[in-house]
Amino acid sequence: MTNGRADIDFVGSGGETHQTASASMERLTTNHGVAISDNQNSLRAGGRGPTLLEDFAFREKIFHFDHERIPERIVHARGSGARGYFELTKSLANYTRAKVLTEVGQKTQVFVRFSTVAGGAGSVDTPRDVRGFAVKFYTKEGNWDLVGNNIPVFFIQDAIKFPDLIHSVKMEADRGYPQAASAHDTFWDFISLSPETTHMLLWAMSDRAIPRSLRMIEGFGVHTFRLTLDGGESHFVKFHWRPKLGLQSTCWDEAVKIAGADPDFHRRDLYEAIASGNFPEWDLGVQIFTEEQALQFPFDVLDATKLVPEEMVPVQVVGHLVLNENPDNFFAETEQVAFLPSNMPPGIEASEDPLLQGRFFSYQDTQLSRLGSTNFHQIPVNRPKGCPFHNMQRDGHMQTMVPMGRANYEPNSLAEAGEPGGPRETPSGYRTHPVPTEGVKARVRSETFADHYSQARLFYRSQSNVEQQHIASAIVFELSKVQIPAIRGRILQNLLNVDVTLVEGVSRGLGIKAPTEPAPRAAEIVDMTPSPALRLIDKYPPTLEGRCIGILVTDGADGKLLEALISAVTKARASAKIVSSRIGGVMLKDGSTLQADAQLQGSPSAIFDAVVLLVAKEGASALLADRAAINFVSDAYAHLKAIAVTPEARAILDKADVKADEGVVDASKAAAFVKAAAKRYYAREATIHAP
Ligand code: HDE
Repeated sequence: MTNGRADIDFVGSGGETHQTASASMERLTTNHGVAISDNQNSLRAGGRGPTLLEDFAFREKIFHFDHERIPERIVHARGSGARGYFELTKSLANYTRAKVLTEVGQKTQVFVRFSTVAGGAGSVDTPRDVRGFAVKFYTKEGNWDLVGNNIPVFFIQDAIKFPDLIHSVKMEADRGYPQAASAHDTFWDFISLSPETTHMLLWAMSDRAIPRSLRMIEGFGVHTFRLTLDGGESHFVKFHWRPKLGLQSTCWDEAVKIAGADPDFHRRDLYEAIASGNFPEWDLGVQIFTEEQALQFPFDVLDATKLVPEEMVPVQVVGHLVLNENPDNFFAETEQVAFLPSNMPPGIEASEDPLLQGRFFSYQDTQLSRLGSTNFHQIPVNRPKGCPFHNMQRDGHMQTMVPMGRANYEPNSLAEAGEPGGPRETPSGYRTHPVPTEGVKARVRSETFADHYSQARLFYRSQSNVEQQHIASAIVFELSKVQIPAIRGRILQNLLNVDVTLVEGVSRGLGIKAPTEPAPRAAEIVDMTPSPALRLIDKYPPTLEGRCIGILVTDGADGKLLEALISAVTKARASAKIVSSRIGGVMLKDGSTLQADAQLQGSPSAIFDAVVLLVAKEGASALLADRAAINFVSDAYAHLKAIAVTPEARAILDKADVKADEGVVDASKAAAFVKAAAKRYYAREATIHAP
């Protein structure tokens, strides 16, 4: 026998796994199926008398409500999820036996959860932070959880440092703030004392950490994994996700303003894109290399603070991921999904990366305090699909299956006695690649992990000037929030091992003297050839696809112009929102009424990718007197966005101190605006920030 009736879905009285909203009204019942006649009043001894303990309907309802919350994730608490599929386009049969990577055309269902790291579940979507990118593939051979980030390296080399790192970045222990922010003493203190963090720190200070949309981030498996074949052959592999919409980040001031205007900016953006049929997509890329090749690299591929430059090992695209369904229920799916990096089908394996090895323990362990039971794998979002599980694990809190028969141990001979004997080992099942290993038991770190600066330097020197400046100003911002001067000093000494101009820029921004002595180094720095693939701004494609335009309209606006703009924007596969001073909208030139999608006060330009001022004579003076309108324009300019205007809007541009440039265009030329809106205007930065 198998685990008996376990193959049957056991959730819900009717055997259904999903309790779906039904058009016909169902009876309201207790959890035990008794129909409720009155859901407005509790059972009382007289109209003005006390409530009776006997009221089972009341007690059950309040009892359940009192326990609705479960502990949030200790990291990555704030997340947004979606369902979709992964389709393989190129077989990796030469490297792995995992069917998810060998059967071209095969569509594998997935659940994906994006997240920030430091903030609590109710924190905002746009702080400066790493983004989690966790994918659960429900493969035919068992779940594969690729639990990655949008940055290809990690802060630390050994999992034993993770609690320290996370304690330092979360709100400070005594005062309970700041929430969802790395700009405080304890984080920078830890960083300053841990030079291995330098490489990832620079990524976290780059614009990668303030993305415009979850649909526009890359994802990385971070660790080196193995692809293995039956014959004992093994290759190393790194996984990459590349968004079809291209990468796009915000400006820091923009991210801060979005946080105020729409704390759910990323969650809403993902949900609305999927709901409107604009399904986000990513390519899956792999870098595959041999153990012998890896030994030639000037870094250790088992060290998660290092990446393998694409110029050294190219990324080959092997499939794509499409997110085409929003979850039906946030808690049931996005909150209860449990990712385990140790979930891998046969043919995909761990490397000996000590960070990855530590994660194998943590993720399973944490589900017990979060989901409360060793049976968390039975929750629908976590169950393998299309491949039932059978074993002798039994009982525990919230066991929802009914394993049948006497056999709950193995080996057994019950089958010989004519009774079901239960599942048996499969010789072709998961077999670990026989990696030779030997050594002395000791708390050590490999000498090959000693170089903390070469790749930090590689990253910094590979960036464009604009990006280097953004990194410097992010560090200035964060260190300005640090109150203990010695911490700033140690950071600058670490950074002196990366690049002297960076240290000069940051020191200037802080208004302090640049150090002359770098922090001690445990290994010589190896200068590597700059890798343009590590840039971000260069990867912004000139496209409006998936972006959103804010059109500020006034009474008297020209409806024909508006139509032309909306049609051009829609043709470019972007969307447009009408903003006006009143949600009731405006009266257009032809006398018709135009409903607004958003009110100006609550819709700063920060939440749009480019803006249009469709201003007519009738509405111009009211707008000119409205600070929200001036800020709308001046922020769009400062956030480097295209602005299209009618001639009547010129006075508003002047009041907002907007200087004419190629990003400020005529609203009557819809096609030219779409082209202009497909990029940001970095040259403006020189005019908006003090040097
Ligand atoms: Fe995680 N991490 N992590 N992490 N991590 C968790 O697991 C941990 C690391 C990542 O949407 C927790 O189920 C340790 C690297 C993502 O549900 C926890 C170490 C990378 C998510 C945990 C790391 C990640 C988590 C909290 C150092 C990128 C969110 C809740 C060895 C490759 C998954 C949970 C989701 C979540 C531990 C380092 C990514 C506590 C000990 C490196 C995307 O188990």
